[in-house]
Amino acid sequence: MPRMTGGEALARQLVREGVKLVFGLPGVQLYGALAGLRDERVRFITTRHEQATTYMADGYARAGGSFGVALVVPGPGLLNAAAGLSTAYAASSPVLMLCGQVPRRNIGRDVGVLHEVNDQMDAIAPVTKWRRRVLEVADVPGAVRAAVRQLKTGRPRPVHLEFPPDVLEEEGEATLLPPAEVERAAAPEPLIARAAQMLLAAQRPVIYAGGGAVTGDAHEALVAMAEHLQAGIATTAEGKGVVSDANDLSLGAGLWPKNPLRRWLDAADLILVVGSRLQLAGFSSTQQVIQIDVDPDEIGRSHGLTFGLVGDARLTLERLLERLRASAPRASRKAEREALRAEMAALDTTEPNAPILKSLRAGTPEDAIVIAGMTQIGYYSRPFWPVFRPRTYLNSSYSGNLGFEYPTALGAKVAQPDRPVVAICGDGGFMYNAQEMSTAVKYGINVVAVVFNDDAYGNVARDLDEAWGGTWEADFRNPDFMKLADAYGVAGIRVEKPTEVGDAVRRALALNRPALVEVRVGRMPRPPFFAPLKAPDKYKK
Ligand SMILES: Cc1ncc(C[n+]2csc(CCOP(=O)(O)OP(=O)(O)O)c2C)c(N)n1
Ligand SMILES: [Mg+2]
Repeated sequence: MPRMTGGEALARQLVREGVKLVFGLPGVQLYGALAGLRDERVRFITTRHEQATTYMADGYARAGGSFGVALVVPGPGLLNAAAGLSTAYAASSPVLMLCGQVPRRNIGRDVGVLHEVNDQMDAIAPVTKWRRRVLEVADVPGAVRAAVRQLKTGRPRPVHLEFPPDVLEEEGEATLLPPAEVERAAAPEPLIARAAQMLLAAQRPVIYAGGGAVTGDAHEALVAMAEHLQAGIATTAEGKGVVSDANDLSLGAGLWPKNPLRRWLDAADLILVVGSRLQLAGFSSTQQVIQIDVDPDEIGRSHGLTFGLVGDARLTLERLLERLRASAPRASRKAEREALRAEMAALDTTEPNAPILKSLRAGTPEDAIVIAGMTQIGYYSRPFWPVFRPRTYLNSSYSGNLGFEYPTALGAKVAQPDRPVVAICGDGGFMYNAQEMSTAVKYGINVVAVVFNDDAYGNVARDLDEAWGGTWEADFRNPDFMKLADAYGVAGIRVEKPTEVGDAVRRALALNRPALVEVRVGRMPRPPFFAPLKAPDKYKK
């Protein structure tokens, strides 16, 4: 057996698994790994905070369609990286967390050696689907392969590998392995046959697609299915892009009770759900659902009347479609869908934030990747931002992290360097990771950050004011964003009129360098599609 250090075994097996790039923040426990990665010529992007390693790996994975890799020191490094794991976990994004440990002899002793957080794996257990500690050089290739297999099978979610420094530094015998091979499988054929019968019998079927339809690369199969059934496709925010919003089959992502889409969904006698937790679906309990999901735990969890198909979304849809094609295509319902689409398009022109969003969309190319941060225009984009391709609209899913948007955008741009990438940020959220402007400049990652500056955690300020008897400690003092951009070597553009944001973004993209577009805004109204705030009556004004 060949001899190598654990760090070399790690780097070499990663290369075999197709890894070309690691986002990391170095430290003493990682020297063996760093030397291995360097010698294997793996590209390394050093961030300014561990948060950004996992956010970037997530953006890289979701925009690029492969998995992302992050490398951090143990203890505080891992805890710093955990916010990004939480987003990747929520968004079903495959991120490989590589982490140091304390020296082997000290593990579990809680003796207080550098970076020790005893039982650190327990701390990230809720935001990873699989974890393993590697204690022998010989076990490194197998552990890497097992981790990659986890990333590529079942529901894509973060996995964690950790290595004590002695394992990464010492030489031992290790055999590199062929890369993990995984076969994805469709749901069982008899169930597909039954589902096909149900779909054929339905009079008004509708498709409802979540993030799993995007991450499962099921877009083509889904659109073909919609075409054949003449069923429109409604999506969650995470599912946006699975069908182009220019296609009349798209019914958008406007799921709130008063939106005309709700009427359409209510009238459906069968809903084909693909890759969704159904947390926001609001289907009536008497509506029949066929649910395709790779995660068996999701089947029927949020809706009772469910016929489950556990399997890969794309393969299952393809098998289902084969059966449906045996019957004649349905009469076109295009005119009906167009009428609904026109009704919904008329809605957003009446909202105060609509002109800002329209301007931003106009200045952002159709194929651009947009990261919707936890800020007013980010929320507003969920139903009202048209998306034309899969993997071009990313959010933080149910994790809802403030601060993910800028580093996630950087990771997306690394995965898709030829695409324009725009991050929609609040001033609160942007300042979580403003230091990553340094990373953007160093590596030439030309993301445009649009920062809506209201000098506040505006969402909180407004909610407290409107429902809780007055705002309290939700404002803050911003830096001068133009000076900040300049200090980092980022191009700064300030926009005084929010409806001119689109022009500024167009100019910023043309610069081909990292840019910050600051948009001065005041308090913005609560998005009309948010559930009403509930607060005790005594706080009513
Ligand atoms: C990690 C994290 N911490 C706190 C929150 C709670 N939170 C939700 S929105 C918000 C305010 C966001 O402020 P900003 O980014 O400036 O956007 P704005 O609401 O002003 O448009 C806060 C604090 C959160 N979503 N995530
Ligand atoms: Mg703000």
